[in-house]
Amino acid sequence: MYISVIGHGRSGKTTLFKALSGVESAQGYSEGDSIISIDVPDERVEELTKIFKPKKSTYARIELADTVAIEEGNLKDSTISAKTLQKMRTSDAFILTLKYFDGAVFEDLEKDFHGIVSEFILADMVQIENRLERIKKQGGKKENTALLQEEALLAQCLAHVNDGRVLSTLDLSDSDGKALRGFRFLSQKPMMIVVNCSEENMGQAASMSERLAHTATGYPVIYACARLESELAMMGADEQETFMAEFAIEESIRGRLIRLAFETLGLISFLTVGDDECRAWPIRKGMSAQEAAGAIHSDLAARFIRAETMSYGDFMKHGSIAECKKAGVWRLEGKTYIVQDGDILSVRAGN
Ligand SMILES: Nc1nc2c(ncn2[C@@H]2O[C@H](COP(=O)(O)OP(=O)(O)O)[C@@H](O)[C@H]2O)c(=O)[nH]1
Ligand SMILES: [Mg+2]
Repeated sequence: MYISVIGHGRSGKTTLFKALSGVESAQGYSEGDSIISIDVPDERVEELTKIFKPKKSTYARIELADTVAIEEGNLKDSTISAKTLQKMRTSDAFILTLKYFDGAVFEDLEKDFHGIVSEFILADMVQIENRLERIKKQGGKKENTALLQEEALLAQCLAHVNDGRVLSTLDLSDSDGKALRGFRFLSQKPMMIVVNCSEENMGQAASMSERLAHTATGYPVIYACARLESELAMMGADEQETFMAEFAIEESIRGRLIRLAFETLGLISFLTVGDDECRAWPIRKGMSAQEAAGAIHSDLAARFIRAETMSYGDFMKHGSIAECKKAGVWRLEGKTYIVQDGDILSVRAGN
């Protein structure tokens, strides 16, 4: 999972990146260019670690990128570096920071949001037009149904973006969705909006975010003071508690945003336990036990026989695998079992 923090210049992207990663900027990268892998906080891994005392504990991870600023015209005029554009195209999702400090009012948030979305739409438009142009030039089209289908699909996309609408709102069949995947359209990606407010604006931030959610339909909106949160991220646990109480921060943006990212991307985690390692594995909701085994190792999916399964809740309630077996909550599931969030799995595989 790869998420880019995007937004206008001086909207607080780097500050939010610090708050989420707990580092100033990733080593070897300049500001606005950092990519870092961060652990997804998971209480379940902590609790299981206390019980199993494994050699190591591993959390689910997400890759987070601090991207250079996007200003009006950048994407359309290709005045943004190929590297940045690539970073954006390969992202699974975006975090958009909107500036709600230095005198910004609601109309500014709205304008900035529309500005960024327009850039996405224009960038996608250019990409679609280029591809259509190339298809047009290609000979022997009449016999090539795949090409004709692609052309029709792209024409549909073009009409949609020409209407000023993002591609994520275009109703697509599964096969059409698959056909478009390779384009990595920016306006098709999930995006979470962070209203980045000053301390003074904290009081209005909730109602402001709600208003913005009406404008930005389809995009979840949360708010935070990135500057305070970035300070918070650099502190030790004791200090954090005092700081959070002082500024009435109930939960850090890091926890809130990562949870939101999981939801937005349709992810869940299953768990593995043992003396060697306790670990959380992120997978897409709806994956089968065999597919989940493939997240651990492709070999494990190929040789899959059964998955020993119990829920985290049951395990904590009964305290051990043996007790879970006695209570009848430990099960053997087959290939097609749909893995649930918090399932503790142990895959039995053949040779
Ligand atoms: N008051 C206030 N200032 C902030 C906040 N977040 C960022 N800033 C300030 O805004 C300026 C730009 O922040 P930066 O993170 O570098 O923005 P970027 O250009 O989007 O990466 C800096 O001076 C920050 O200190 C915030 O939550 N509140
Ligand atoms: Mg920056």
